[in-house]
Amino acid sequence: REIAAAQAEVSIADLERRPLFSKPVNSLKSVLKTAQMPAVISEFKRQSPSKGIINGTVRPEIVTKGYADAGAAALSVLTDKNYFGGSFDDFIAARMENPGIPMLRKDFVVDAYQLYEARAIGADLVLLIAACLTPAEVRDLSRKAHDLGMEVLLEVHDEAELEQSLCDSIDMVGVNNRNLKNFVTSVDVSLELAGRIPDSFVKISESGLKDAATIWTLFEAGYRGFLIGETFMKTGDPAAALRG
Ligand code: IGP
Repeated sequence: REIAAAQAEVSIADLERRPLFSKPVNSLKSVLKTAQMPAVISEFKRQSPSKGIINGTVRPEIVTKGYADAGAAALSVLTDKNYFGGSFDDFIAARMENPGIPMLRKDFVVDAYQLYEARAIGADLVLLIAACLTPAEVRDLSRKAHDLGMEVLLEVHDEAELEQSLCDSIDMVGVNNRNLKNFVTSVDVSLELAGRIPDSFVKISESGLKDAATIWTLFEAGYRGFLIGETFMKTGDPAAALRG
């Protein structure tokens, strides 16, 4: 991980010169803070370790434009290639088509260099996964993301991760309903952790969400954002699936 920057072909100075690097950031936090209705964060996800290929035909610019037109509050685009078949090209194609909506760079961020990359491809927020990072790394990376103007979504799966990793420089807490060891999803994970997340953090429920009734139950429990990928992507027309 420390070698990410050293091995990189593009220098930080080069990333800082990319046109998107200095674009104004679209805040997701401010939208979710005052949301009177569940806000959907729609994900562009081609494949996953648990499901293999989810959708092999769709194009990111078309799907994400459809999501935005259908009322998505934000977009999430995978940039991880190894497990999710994502890329910077996917992210940038979605970004160009949707300049005004908050966009999450969905990847395994372990090094500050990746935050510069995120800003350079036009991300408004980044994901930090507590299970992949030490509490000190979460703190340092979240501060750095803020220095670069982006917001931070901290992903947790249990109380221990929440207690160890939550810090002031986090904007939003995402509870991942999917157990990363066995890929089983259960919304009980979100329901159990809801009361343990201080109200100063915007709450997002992630993964395995399939129906409106569940989303309303989670909204009642305090969640404002809902990160949904597979339910939309496995259909022939992901945006139509969001429209319902
Ligand atoms: C979306 P789903 O079950 O709706 O496709 O889940 C999102 O929560 C999931 O892709 C995700 C993820 C992650 C992917 C959550 N955390 C971390 C990669 C890395």
